[in-house]
Amino acid sequence: MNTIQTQVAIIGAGPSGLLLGQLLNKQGISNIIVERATGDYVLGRIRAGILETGFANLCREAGAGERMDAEGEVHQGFLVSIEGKETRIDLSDLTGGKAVMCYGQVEITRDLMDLRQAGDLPTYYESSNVEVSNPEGAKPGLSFEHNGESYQVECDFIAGCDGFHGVSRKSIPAEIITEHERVYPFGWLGVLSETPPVDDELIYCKHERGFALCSMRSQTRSRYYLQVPLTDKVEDWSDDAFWDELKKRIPPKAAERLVTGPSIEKSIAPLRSFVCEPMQYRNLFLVGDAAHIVPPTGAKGLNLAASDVDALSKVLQRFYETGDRSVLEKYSPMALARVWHGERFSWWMTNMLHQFPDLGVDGLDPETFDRFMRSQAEYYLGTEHGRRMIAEQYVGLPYSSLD
Ligand code: RFL
Ligand code: PHB
Repeated sequence: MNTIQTQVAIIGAGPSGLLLGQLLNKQGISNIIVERATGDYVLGRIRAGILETGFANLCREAGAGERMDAEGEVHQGFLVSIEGKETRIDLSDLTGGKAVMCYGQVEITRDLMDLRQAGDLPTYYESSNVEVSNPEGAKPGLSFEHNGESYQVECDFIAGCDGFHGVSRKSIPAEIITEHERVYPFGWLGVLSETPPVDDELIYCKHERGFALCSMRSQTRSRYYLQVPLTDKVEDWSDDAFWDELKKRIPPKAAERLVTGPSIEKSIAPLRSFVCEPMQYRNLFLVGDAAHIVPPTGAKGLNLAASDVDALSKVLQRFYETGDRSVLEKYSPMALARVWHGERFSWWMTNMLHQFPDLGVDGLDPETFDRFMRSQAEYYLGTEHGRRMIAEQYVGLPYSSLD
């Protein structure tokens, strides 16, 4: 048995775990990361593309902003197309100059990984049987297996950054937490291709055939999504079928410009709203997707993970400076205040832009729900104050402060 002593044991080397590790390290707080998968597997998951300014700033603070600033693209607005009628949300104009950064989750994860490796910070990829012990005690621990050897970690705190299916949330006694969940009756089929994006800005489309999103990773790499039934399988969708369906759902002018090509990644993600309250059990803290999930329509998942990381790193820094344990209780309320805003915005955008086939939603029959959503889109997209409300939330609400 190998024994490791550290201040903070982090489970999961996704963006939450890596960013937290980096910020803690900058504050002189020792940490290790234990990850189930290989680094390549983590980098193979094509997910987020849009970073709020708060997240971009946090990456810079962590020392991981250089490539993002050189290669990422600042987006000052995006388009919403409802049945072909386009409205631009001018983020900059509506928010006094704010914008978002278009830079892939894969790239920021790679930058954080490189930084961790350069700092020689302990990271155990391909670990199995990761188990949390004694989270309520003064000396919590973590055990795991790695390269055929057993490890026992003795630490002050555990940060559960292990995503929705991880072990950390399951280590909290059921009676302590309340889980709020909504599963949507459809998924997103995503395609990544080495083709120039169809537009300079993202286009969110509502169409009678379902939602579509035109996004990008660079001037030569595009990311597109289609709303599909949960029963669909990736194998059901040839590249040609994907492009044909996309052309039907996006504005006609965009469809004419669309450059198609072979997919280099294709996957289906289910859509879910989920919050676990509280996000803390004594010395165990839940961070990012381990505590909450949003449907990707508002581009908020990774950005909420970043504000959790910001809150936890501030709380831990204050604790190690003062020894005052009462500050630890601030993490969950601080993080959740922002999480619920992101959950509501993502749910609201999802309802407005998707088709809800054959289903009554929120106790309404399908037709009434559809009318409400059309009215919502007309009102919010058709008025400046409505567009401002969307813009303010899309660029990101302010982070919670510790004091
Ligand atoms: P992750 O990325 O899931 O990382 C968790 C890590 O924990 C590891 N793990 C374990 N390690 C050890 N032991 C165990 N027992 C473990 N169990 C799990 C996993 O292997 C993994 O490496 O969670 P994290 O770090 O909290 O990051 C969250 C983000 O990944 C997520 O919120 C975003 O990707 C959501 N999201 C988007 N967010 C945005 O802010 N903007 C977007 O534009 C955006 N687009 C998206 C998205 C998510 C999508 N999908 C596929 C769900 C688009 C899509 C399609
Ligand atoms: C993406 O580029 O993957 C992306 C962008 C915006 C979203 C969701 C996903 O709302």
